[in-house]
Amino acid sequence: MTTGSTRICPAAGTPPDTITAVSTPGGQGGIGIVRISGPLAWAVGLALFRPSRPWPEPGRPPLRRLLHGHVIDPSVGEPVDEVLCAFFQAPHSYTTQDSVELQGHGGPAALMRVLELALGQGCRLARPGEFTLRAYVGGRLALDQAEAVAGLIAAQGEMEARLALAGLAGGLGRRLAPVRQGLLAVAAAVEAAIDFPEDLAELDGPGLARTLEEQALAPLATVLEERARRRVFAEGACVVLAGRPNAGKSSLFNALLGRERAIVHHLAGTTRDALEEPLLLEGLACRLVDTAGLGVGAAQGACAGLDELGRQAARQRLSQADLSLVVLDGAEPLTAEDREVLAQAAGRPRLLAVNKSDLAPAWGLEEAGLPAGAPALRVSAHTGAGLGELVAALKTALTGGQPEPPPGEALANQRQALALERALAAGQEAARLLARSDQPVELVSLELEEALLALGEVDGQGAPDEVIEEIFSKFCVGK
Ligand SMILES: Nc1nc2c(ncn2[C@@H]2O[C@H](COP(=O)(O)OP(=O)(O)OP(=O)(O)O)[C@@H](O)[C@H]2O)c(=O)[nH]1
Ligand SMILES: [Mg+2]
Repeated sequence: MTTGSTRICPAAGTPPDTITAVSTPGGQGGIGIVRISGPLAWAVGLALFRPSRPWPEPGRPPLRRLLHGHVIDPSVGEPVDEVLCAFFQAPHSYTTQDSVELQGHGGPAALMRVLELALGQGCRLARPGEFTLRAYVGGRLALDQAEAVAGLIAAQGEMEARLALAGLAGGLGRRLAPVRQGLLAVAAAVEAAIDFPEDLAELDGPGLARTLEEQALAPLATVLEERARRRVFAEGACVVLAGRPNAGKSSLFNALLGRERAIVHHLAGTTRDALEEPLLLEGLACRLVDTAGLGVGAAQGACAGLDELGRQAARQRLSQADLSLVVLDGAEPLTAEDREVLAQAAGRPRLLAVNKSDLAPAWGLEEAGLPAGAPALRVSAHTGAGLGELVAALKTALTGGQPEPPPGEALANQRQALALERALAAGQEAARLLARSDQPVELVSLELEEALLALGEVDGQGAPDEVIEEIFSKFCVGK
């Protein structure tokens, strides 16, 4: 199996080589782990690791236990780092191969030294996701489970992590298994009719269309609907603060983050670049973006060109937002600029924050003629009043009030959803052709094949190399 110049899985009959990588993030840490996997793993581990106490059977390390000792440089016999070491025997390891994990002190220099020693013993540096790829090739993880590992690593919020864990437990694969069975059952009947044309007259097209609908298409549609409804739980959301200059966007940005991230100033036009920071809304991961002030009057001043660049960036971020948080100054009468910002945010999910509630209100929420369907909350970035309600309202607006997915339930990620949409469209076309009875069965067969191929890109059955390559390339090195 090759893709371009990179061999992603060993060709049939070729013994796998032994790979190694630092599996913990770069920089200084409490511990750092070097992972080794493949046929040479034990030999490398035994060459580099000197236990502090002898093992009951010399040369036979106790399995799956943390053993104390030192990594030594075998050429000089000198210790490089004090470590805990674990030996795993195939197939009882993450990769299903013989593996060794060396947990050293997390400093980059010591870790690199251990890695170099492993490379010197005949290992090669692992590619991104290669340990998990081996778990997939070794049959320990299905493709959707392997993909969930990447989701778990990338998860920012508690909910994302929980969904990824459900994916790792095979939640999505379990829901797709009956879909595959349904498609295969109908495909088998159609293939038989193609192979034995004399039986063609007996092919019950409308009956098969119903079977297809009930057993495959309806459950597939449910998986996709759930993903659409609960997408933000799995992937987080982007919330963009927008408003005229000086409305208090940056102040509110800082107040929501709980730290002074953005510069705040009483002169209008303080913020130019869009600033983005992660924020947890009661467990829901989101990205909060502060932007430059929008509106006609914002073009004044000596730096009109720079201001315009800031506004362009703001408009661009606003157009990509899952939700815009329009900030209005409650202590000043509404201006034409405010109306312009409201118009720019219209037609998409938005929430209005009427800021500076610590000052005397200059206008009432009712008489201001605010757009219907956009909830408005009075808040004060200075005192924090109303911020709790704002966070709750943001979460409700982003999730559409949907309850959190129950524990153990897995959602399709974006890549998977696109493939499943193709499977559904092809399956629906097959059902439509079957229901009409007067269409050539070969066409039905082609659509079913297309549906099964698209499904394979998610459950891994018959998934092409490019898809597997694409999935594992998103991993970090060491996983
Ligand atoms: N009293 C009061 N003043 C506020 C509040 N929030 C912001 N301000 C003041 O309003 C002014 C503008 O605040 P910023 O947060 O810089 O406003 P901005 O919308 O980011 O402004 P630009 O970046 O210029 O578009 C500053 O003087 C803030 O101290 C608030 O809740 N109460
Ligand atoms: Mg600002």
